[in-house]
Amino acid sequence: ISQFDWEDPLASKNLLTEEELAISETAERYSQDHLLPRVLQAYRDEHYDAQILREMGELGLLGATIEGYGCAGVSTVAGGLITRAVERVDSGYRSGMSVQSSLVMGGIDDFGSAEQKDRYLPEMARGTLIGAFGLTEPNHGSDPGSMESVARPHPQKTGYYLLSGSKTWITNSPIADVLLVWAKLEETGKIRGFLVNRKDCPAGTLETPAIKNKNGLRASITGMIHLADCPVPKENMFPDVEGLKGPFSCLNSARYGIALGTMGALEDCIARARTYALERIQFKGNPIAKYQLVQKKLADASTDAAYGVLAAIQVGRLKDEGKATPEMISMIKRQNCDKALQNARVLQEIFGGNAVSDEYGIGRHVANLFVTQTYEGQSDIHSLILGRAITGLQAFV
Ligand code: TGC
Ligand code: FAD
Repeated sequence: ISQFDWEDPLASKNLLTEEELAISETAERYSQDHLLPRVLQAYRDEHYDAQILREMGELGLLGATIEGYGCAGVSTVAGGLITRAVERVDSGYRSGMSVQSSLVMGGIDDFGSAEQKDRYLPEMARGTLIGAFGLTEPNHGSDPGSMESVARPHPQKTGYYLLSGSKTWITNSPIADVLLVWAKLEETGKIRGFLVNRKDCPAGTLETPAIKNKNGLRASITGMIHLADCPVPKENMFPDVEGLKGPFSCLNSARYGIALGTMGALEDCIARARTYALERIQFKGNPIAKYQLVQKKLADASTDAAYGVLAAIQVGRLKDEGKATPEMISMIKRQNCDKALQNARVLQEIFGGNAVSDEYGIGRHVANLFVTQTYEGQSDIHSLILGRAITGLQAFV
């Protein structure tokens, strides 16, 4: 009879290939040995060390699902196992990686010209060129289709556009070398993707101030993008894709990564709460882990984490077979972020007053998981995407 493994309750490892297990092991080892030791101070200081992307690049963890261009070309599930390993340490570290890998490299791989792929992907895979993804605006978050950012033909320079507008809450923007900005072409009113190179922007046309004093995701860097008639050559525009399916296709991959990533954060909360409950003695010499109410909290969280991992593996397999729908990804993104947040909040109770100390790590996960439930489509927005698919009626407007 097999033994129950509280760290993998439904034996999800049985569904993984040898290669996926090896990639997961590499990502877990790197995350535990090199990210965990620096996260507490980084979170306190609200500091993101860009060296992290170079370290990830050396290990082949960036853009890992992309074929060629120095990328590893692994399965969708393997890509998700990388995000799970990194987010076991901190959602902010996973965030910086997701933007680089899924949103910017993924966008270039899906929609870029041959020149754009050759120019950006190898350096981004090494982590020596940093990307940011600008979709959200101050007045348009859940509804990016109403964006105001605009690209108009340069009045003096043929073959150039002038980009204007503001993006906000943009991960990596203050340190990004290349910013994938979504803006409407003035001539057509259609959304297009532009690769804005910081070093090519004349003074005063691009600013990327950091947003400071966040109360979550403090180990990542977030900022704005202000464009004031910034000249961008036409070759920097994605040639063929127009409309929201451009940015949303990139989001499909990133949302998938969040679905498995948040399970890593929840699993870390479970491990921390279990250890604490076994060591903390209250009433007649008993560890609090002996009490039924504490055990129920651990059982609920373990069940949700195990189900969440299995569902993500299933959707990952379908994605590689070309059979995953955006609604499936909405379902696992919504469910896993919600369950990770709800359970992390409950597990926090196990630590009593010590939950308030950042040394115990649990409060950091709770604050981070609120953000994961909010970005890349807030959970209620994913409910409406699912509701539309179930009823045929759209409830956004
Ligand atoms: P809707 O009419 O539904 O769709 C417009 C067009 O887009 C296509 N489409 C998709 N294509 C591929 N994949 C998807 N998931 C797609 N979803 C939609 C759709 O087929 C249609 O194409 P076409 O050819 O007919 O034009 O558009 P809507 O305006 O009604 O959209 C509503 C809604 C709610 C679905 C959408 O606006 C939404 O998902 N809102 C959430 C916004 C969001 O997710 N923002 C993310 C910003 S990036 C970010 O948060 C990064 S955080 C990174 C980190 O730090 O980890
Ligand atoms: P709003 O759209 O104003 O929504 C507020 C509330 O209203 C939500 O609860 C929402 O569900 C609800 N709501 C809105 N419309 C409806 C409706 N029709 N029916 C019912 N409820 C509704 N964006 C990027 O482009 N790139 C990034 O790299 C990026 N990184 C981020 C990093 C961080 C740390 C954060 C916090 C955000 C980031 N975002 C990024 C932005 C993120 O995607 C948006 O915050 C998110 O899409 C929600 O938009 P909003 O904040 O404008 O909220």
